[in-house]
Amino acid sequence: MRFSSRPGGGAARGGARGGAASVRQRHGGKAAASPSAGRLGRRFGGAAGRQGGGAAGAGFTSSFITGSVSGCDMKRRAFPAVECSFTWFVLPFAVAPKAPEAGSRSPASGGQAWGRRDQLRSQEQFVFEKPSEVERRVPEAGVIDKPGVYEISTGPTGVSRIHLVPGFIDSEQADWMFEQLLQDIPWGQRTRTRQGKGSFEEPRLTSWYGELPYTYSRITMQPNSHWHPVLTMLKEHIEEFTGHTFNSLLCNLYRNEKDSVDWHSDDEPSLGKNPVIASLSFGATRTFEMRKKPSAEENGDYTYVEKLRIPLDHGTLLMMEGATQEDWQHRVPKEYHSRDARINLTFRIIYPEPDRVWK
Ligand SMILES: O=C(O)CCC(=O)C(=O)O
Repeated sequence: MRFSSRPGGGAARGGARGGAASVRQRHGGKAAASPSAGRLGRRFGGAAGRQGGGAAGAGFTSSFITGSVSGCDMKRRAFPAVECSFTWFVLPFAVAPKAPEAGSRSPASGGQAWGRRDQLRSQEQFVFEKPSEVERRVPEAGVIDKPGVYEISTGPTGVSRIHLVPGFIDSEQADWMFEQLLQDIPWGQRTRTRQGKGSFEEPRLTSWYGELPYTYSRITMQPNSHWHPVLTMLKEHIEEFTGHTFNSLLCNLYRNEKDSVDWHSDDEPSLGKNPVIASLSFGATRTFEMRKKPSAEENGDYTYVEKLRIPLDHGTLLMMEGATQEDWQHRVPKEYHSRDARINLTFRIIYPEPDRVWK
């Protein structure tokens, strides 16, 4: 956005269109009516307004500051993508009108110096120029916390759909299930390796159930067909409710607020195309966040993508299906405030896949 001052009566550039309207403001004139002009008017208009009164005899001193700032604070909060540069003209020292004293060089007394300065100032004007770049807003994350089926996007890949079922397991049942699972599941902490970037321990504990191994992020979870009876019961209950069958389960234990899972999609080849993932949560409520994958033009920049926040509490079922894994990522971020343990069970179908070679 550019503010600049032009001499003479040159016309403001561009047509007046909403907030991005070109606004011309003359010293002593009224602030223009658009919201942008209103802001400009508040900053400059006070002086300008008083200056208007000055025609009736105010003493007036002006100071003229020209600056160029990259990234103006106020705008940046709302439009971080917009580089704001402006030329800043400040007229801060307006002196309240007072009765001319005898012999003083006031406009009324016709002093020549004053007359010239006044004429010059009256020719100055502020011009609000339309920004050359397109202003882009970082969209606020939408919140999904009511039961329902949500089509969160539609694209060439198809519909991405989520189904939220709070209270899928009633809270009393969920209490004892949580205790059993916490105690009986063989939880373990896996180490992730990243090529050329060393290794790190995953910030959560996991466990895998299924006839087939599961490989994600260079970690292979070995097959484990010893389903805990509570898990078998839950799997059958979910299958009945959703109409989908599952042959595998990834269990996550978030011990406290410091545990998390980073942005990812459940899109490993072994999950097949458009996998259905049924995710059941127990224990502390944590926020499940989703973000849309950016289009090719964004070059991997997620700044402006759509985001969703879904609080998952004790006994809640979340089902993701359609193109959700192809078009969206999800995560459970760390929390700033303390959180008790949370268990998340993600039921999936795993297909056998040819041996993979990780580069
Ligand atoms: O804990 C959750 O809700 C999400 C777990 C998850 O993203 C995963 O297992 O892939």
